[in-house]
Amino acid sequence: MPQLTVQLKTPNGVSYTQPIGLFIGNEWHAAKSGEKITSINPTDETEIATVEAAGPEDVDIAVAAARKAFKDPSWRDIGGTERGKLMHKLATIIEREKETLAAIETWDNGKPYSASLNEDLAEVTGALNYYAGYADKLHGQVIETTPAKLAYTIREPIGVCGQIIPWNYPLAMAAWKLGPALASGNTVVLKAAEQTPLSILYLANLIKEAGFPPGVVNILNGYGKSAGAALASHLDVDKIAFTGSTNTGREIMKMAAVNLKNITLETGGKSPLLVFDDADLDQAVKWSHIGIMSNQGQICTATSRILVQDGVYDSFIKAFKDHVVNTSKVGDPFEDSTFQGPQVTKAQFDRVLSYIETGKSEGATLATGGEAYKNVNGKGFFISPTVFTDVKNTMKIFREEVFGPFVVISSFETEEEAVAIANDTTYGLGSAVFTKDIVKAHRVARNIEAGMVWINSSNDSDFRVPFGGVKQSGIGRELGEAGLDSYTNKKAIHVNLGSWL
Ligand code: TXE
Repeated sequence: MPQLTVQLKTPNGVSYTQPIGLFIGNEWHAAKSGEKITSINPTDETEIATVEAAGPEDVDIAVAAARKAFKDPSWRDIGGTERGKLMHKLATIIEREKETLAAIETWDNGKPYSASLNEDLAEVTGALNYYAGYADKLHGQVIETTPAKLAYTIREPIGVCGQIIPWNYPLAMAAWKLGPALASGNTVVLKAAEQTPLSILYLANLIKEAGFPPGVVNILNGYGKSAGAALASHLDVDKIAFTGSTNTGREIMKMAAVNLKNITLETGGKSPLLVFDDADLDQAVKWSHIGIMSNQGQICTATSRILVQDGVYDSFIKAFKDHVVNTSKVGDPFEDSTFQGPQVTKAQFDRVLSYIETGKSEGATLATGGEAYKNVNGKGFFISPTVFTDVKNTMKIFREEVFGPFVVISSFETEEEAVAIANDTTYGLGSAVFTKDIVKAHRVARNIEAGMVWINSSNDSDFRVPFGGVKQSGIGRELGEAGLDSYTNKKAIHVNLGSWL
């Protein structure tokens, strides 16, 4: 039996036991696939740990465990109040362990420790507590028909849910998906992203400690093409929820068709942020910075296209550039003063650098950044925050998702033109509008083709509010009450009250 834990010490001095196996039926297993994933610290390119990686056979075992748990009275029959208690307990245990979880997240992903602790972990416990509160409030309806009939609906769990998450917010993405799934009584096989395998395994032990019955939550690491594809195409998986790239979302949709799985997809974006002449410029600058440079720019809703009205174009660019240079301090994510850590992997680092070259060759003006950021030891996947101005909407850097600290800025004359440029994209995830004119703000919000619009802010998401996209940014909604619709079926029951044949 291979060893399924290792003793590790994070760069900020937290000693802990790191699980490295597959978490199936509340036990740790070696992968039958024989595959492994080695996690690399993006700050200094050293190896952190090597974990087991599931293949199709391991996915089969996890799905069988989830199916067994779905039918088991210890989960099926406990009722919403008990499910809610388990979820609240999990949130409390996570709160106790938040420093360790945040340290692992930062080590593995590269995001600043302050963000891991104060934003991501707060999101994890917040979302779990929020959905725990819903667990005993999932009511159906009585529907008025005729006096001879009683018709009502009940909300049932969908069944075994496959959840495939990305690497930009590993723990938070897990909580967004586990919260509504568990509140509704489903069971889960969750596959983490191969770039960030560690924090989710630590979380698995906490799920067991909270007292969830074996098989209710199963957590696998594994590569997309093997474990991910096996989950998406599995005949005994009832639902697949995915967050990641639009291309992979398309592949997953095809695979899910094999048994017509219920599906939710949250995919890519190239979200616009509109600054009108009458905006509070200082606020527009600060939110524009948050909207694209937070989390190393690795945010699906990043407002990565800034459109500025002619009258304030030059002053916005000057103020924005100064703000980026002064506040986006790049460096060691465990340093308190760091705003921006490394990109998650060499592949993402190379991707951003290649878009920088594209921007230069397309003739956009490089206002700041535009190169790798040299760390003291010359290691790590750091990028200087990059701003291109005078970008035309035909340019590749204006149209394609970069997923880094990389923003394009262009100008517009009229509201109509701004909305047309904003909508000239295959994506429709986030968007933002800056104006002091309340009528214009709401009019533009209605006319923008996006799942979410922020008025006078950007990326100010909240787990109580629906999150998702239109067009090629996704299908269905996560978060808020709407997130529960994605994890329940409404069963209609017709009772004959006397219209005898
Ligand atoms: O994404 P993938 P990658 C975007 C962003 C980024 C690009 C590439 O632009 O630069 O995608 O990132 C699993 N069947 N986003 O390659 O491939 C994979 O293992 C089943 C936006 O990391 O979409 C991982 O768990 N699963 C985004 C997850 O899908 C498969 C977040 C995401 O990987 C699979 C991340 C397959 N064939 C990237 N192939 C967002 N919307 O927030 C991969 N996976």
